[in-house]
Amino acid sequence: MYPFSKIEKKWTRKWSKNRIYQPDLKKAERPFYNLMMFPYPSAEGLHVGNTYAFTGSDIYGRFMRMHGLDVFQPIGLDGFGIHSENYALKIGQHPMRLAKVTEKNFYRQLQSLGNGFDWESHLETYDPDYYKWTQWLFLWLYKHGLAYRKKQPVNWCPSCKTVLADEQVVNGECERCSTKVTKKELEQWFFRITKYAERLLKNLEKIDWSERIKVAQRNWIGKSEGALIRFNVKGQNSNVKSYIEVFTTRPDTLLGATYMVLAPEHELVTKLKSRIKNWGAVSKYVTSAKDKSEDERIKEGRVKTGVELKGVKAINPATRKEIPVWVSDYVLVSYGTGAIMAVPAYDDRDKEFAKKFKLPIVKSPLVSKDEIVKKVHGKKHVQYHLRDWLISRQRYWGPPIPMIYCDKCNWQPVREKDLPVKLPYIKNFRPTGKGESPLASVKSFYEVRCPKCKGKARRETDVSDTFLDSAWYFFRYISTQDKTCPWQPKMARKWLPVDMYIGGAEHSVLHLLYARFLTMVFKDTRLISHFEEPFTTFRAHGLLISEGAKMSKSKGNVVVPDLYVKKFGADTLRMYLMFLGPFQDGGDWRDSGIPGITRFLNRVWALQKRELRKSKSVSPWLPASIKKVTEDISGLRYNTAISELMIILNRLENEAQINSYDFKTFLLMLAPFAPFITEELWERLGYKKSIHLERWPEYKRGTSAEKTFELLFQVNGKLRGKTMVRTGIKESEAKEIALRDARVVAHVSGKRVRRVIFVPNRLINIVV
Ligand code: ANZ
Ligand code: ZN
Repeated sequence: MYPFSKIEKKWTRKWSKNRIYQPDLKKAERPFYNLMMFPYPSAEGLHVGNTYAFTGSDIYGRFMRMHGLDVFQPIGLDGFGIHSENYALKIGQHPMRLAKVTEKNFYRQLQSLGNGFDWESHLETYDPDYYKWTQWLFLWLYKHGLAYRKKQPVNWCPSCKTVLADEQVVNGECERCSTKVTKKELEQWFFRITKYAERLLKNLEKIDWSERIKVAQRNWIGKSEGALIRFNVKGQNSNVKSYIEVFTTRPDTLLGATYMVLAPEHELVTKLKSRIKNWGAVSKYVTSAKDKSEDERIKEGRVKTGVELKGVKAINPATRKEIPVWVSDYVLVSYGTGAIMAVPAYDDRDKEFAKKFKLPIVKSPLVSKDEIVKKVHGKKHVQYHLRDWLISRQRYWGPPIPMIYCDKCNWQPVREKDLPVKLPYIKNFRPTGKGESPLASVKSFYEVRCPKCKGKARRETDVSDTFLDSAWYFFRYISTQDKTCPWQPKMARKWLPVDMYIGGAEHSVLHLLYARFLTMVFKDTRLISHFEEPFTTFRAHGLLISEGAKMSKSKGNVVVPDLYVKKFGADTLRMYLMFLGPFQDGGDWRDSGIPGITRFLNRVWALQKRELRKSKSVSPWLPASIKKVTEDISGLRYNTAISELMIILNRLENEAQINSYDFKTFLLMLAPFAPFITEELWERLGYKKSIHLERWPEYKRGTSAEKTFELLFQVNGKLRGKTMVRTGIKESEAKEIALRDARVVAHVSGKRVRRVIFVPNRLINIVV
């Protein structure tokens, strides 16, 4: 086996010493920002799934660098948040101390993989130098009316007595104890992302992103076009709201609306209390509905429940008929108006409900949408499913939200000069179970003076969502050393937006939507001026599975890259991962496949012993291969690019003497995949400059690449070899090429050539 371990150590050191992956951020003339999603540090260190993503992204970056661009490829850690905190809880260590350990381990691993990172620009979200600006941005949104407070039900596990993040709720159950998750009302901070719903949707048409991610975002934003229609409530007294307004996407079915349903939380339910004859039953139902999660309530096929508001009637504005009003939990208070007109003849959920409670089902003639809306004085309305972004977390391991509550002055922002609000080191960082952060029991933290009146006040003790940390990190990378601003506008103009972003499809709606939202806010508030979409191109990589199954800790089939780097080398690991399938489709890791790649690289290594024939241009068969590899890398089809490189290697091995230019071209094209071995061989060819700073081989578009054919070599009429050559090639040239082929030479050497038969653009037959 070739001495990969020695080579990899040598070049890791040299590259970092010569800073070959660190563009001069200020002076770079052809900036290319190649970004991969930064990882959250987990228990076991880097997972081979991360390795897969990073390698794919790194290959692209190297490819662009070889096209003469100043590639900036930074890395960092998304270290705040529930993942890290839960792990700290599990092993009984403090997250602050743990962060330092994982950081070191992660960076060591990342370096061992041969990724061309700019190590000077790294960042960690738990570093006060970083989260100072996360807090600053919170305040920036607050000052622009985009951060606000409201009461909202949050996920609550009655057994663990704690608030859960959405990610901790699995199929409606607590991820830790499998107890059914309920709801608890808490006051929380929100970002007004809904204000940007239409723009977030519209801009999708303009950006070059993986289609499946766009589809996911479109669905998540969930635009519905319909109408708001009012139904009068019969016989109401004047101090009671006199109508029920509904949002419907099917006004054309209005004639078939035979009853109405209010969400249990709808304000009208209590307002109508005096008129509801069965208030006892209604109020009991309302209470029971409150602690069910929304997912559970709208689950398809769930048995419908509900209670009629006896004594209350509404009037269908189209038929003028009196219809009953019910409460049921299948109507959500958070969507539309929190009330519906039920049309059991056309809507499945309504039909189920009507059948169960024996309500009339009327198949009415459908009417024109526009006409009916006009006739009943309704108005057209666009409704989005997107909700405002809940920022508060009642946890410890995050950036404290920089707000202070004063009885006299209400909520006050922390003054900029007092940032960062440092997360204090506290022994007991365990979630309290009281719906508040552990910081709420740390007096020295929360007892503060009001920034406005200087009176006694209380600091916000919730921390912000980790997704806020990761929604803007790519802005910080370009100015990590600057302590006076989140990023330098001059650098933003040069480097942003990100040119190529690669990451997992699981982030399609949260991270990728939040990053887009913040960027739009930055544009509107003039923190940036020339763009409003953060990632010009985004590609989702596929999922890596192992031996046919999804990798998971419980199955014990998680592949850890370290072992493989040690045993086979980083180049083999990288190439093996990329050979598994199209990068955007993922692949199935099997240990048994690795030796094939090792053999390939050993053969590459052996080429250095072969005699080289000096040449100033590539052989005629090569341009087509250059074209193929170039196009495949551009399209992230790394697997087929590697197949082509394997074909080239076969051809080189078959040459009696290798054209030196072919060999160099081959190394150049292999370099992004196997950066270590190619660098070593390049140096051994006598070059002083790194292969990774060399230019990518050219092929002439549309000429030589297309006009080639496969020339067959025969000896005494028997096929002994073949190669791609230029169309129109002459006999003498064809003969020369044939006589370079190792197998032809083997059959010809020592014998007298009696005749040469040449069929133009087809074959050459040497008769001996
Ligand atoms: C009458 C009707 C007839 C409806 C029909 C649908 C089909 P999307 O597409 O998701 O926007 N709806 C409105 N508000 C609701 C709420 N808060 N909770 C539960 N359901 C609600 O869905 C819009 C439709 O969902 C609306 O149009 C309404 O039912 C229901 F054949 O009105 B429809
Ligand atoms: Zn005050």
